[in-house]
Amino acid sequence: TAETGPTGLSDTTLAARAAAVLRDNDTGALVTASPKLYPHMWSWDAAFIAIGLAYLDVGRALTELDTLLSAQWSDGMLPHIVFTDADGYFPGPDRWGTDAAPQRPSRVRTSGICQPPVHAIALRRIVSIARRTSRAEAELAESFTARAWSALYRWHGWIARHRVAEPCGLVTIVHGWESGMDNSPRWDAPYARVRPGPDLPPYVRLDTLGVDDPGERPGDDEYDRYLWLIEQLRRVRYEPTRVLAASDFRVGDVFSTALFAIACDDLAGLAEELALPVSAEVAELRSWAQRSRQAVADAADPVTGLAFDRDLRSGEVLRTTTVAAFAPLLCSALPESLEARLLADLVGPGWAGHPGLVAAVPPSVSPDEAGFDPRRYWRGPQWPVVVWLFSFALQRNGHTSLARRWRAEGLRLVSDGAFGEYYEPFTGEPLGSTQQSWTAAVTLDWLC
Ligand code: 9WN
Repeated sequence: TAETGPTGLSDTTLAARAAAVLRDNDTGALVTASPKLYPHMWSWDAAFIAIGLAYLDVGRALTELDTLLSAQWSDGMLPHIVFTDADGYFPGPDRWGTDAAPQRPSRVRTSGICQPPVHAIALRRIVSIARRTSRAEAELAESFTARAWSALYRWHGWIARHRVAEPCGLVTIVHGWESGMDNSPRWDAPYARVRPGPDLPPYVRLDTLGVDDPGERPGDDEYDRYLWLIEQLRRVRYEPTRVLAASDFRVGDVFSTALFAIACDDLAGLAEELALPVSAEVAELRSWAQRSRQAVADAADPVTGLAFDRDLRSGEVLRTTTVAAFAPLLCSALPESLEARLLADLVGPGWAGHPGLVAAVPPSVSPDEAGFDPRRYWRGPQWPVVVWLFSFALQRNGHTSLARRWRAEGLRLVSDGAFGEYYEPFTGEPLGSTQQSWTAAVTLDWLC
């Protein structure tokens, strides 16, 4: 098209560059999360990457999901990292010590925790892209779905069995990395209770070498805690029945819970569309979706609609407001009037409507919050992938004009063609990694 973004790149050029990022990061069976900083497959990245790939080649998109599923643990967990042979990322498989876990997959090495369950959402999106593309690609996607469905169901079953907290119904995480929002201020209080022991084996960070400025990454104290939790989980060999008691970090995560709700509905919806003979499983998925949606509603403040995580060790409600507190909007958890109020807050001057923003999309933390840091990772920058999740959910939930606006503003965010991992909200500078695959993938979805 003739449209151009703020930096002058036409939509066609931007799409071509996004496609090139996915091709350049493609090892054949998987697209690494980024070329330098993250030379492996990450679980939730892979789901978004697969959506982007579907615009280039549906078969290749399905391979991406297949690669992730082939790393599924025998208990059903999808691991958060599937390692390639590349060096340069710490902690690698030796540090995770997953080779000693009996449930690990036999042919690939992985980490021992998980990430948000967005895969069924991605698969449903890919099926719909494939149907728009050609009959042959639709058939490919549908037959893949019929084949892969039970693996995804087992993954959801693992969460339902091992990670749904009683009685609040929130999805439990045992490491901040499981939330995908590693150093978000959401986790400051629970991390304050994680005290690395003297027997934490020494280590050398590599992540700070992969960015221009170490100030864009979590601090060393935070890393000590991340590594300490791995130590605790490694010692119980990642057995799902033991990790909850073993980890000093045990939190009910509203954002993951909202994503689980929509992913369960999507997985059930796929089975119904394809008339798969799984009616008992579909009923279970619908009940998990319903329970999760209710858990998000229960976690929401009755006046503002903001939903808060819960520290399951202390019982404390974590009343830190970040973009994750808007989780009810993802899964339509609230009554209409409260949803309208919450949405008004998110588009208002504290968030996407803040007058200083280059792109009018929500940052990870409001600039009005005391701890806001415009450059540090999950403590303030804008993340295209989070914007995508909200614009996608708004579109689905009938807020089409806002969804369209955020799509346009999301494109403004990425219009420099650098495909930053995250962006400085007031200058639009790409931060963290560049050529980040999931940023390229959501760009393609916005453009196509
Ligand atoms: C730890 C790969 C991943 C994303 C996460 C993001 C970051 C890893 C890291 O990168 O986390 O899992 O080393 O910082 O926080 O959401 O999946 O892109």
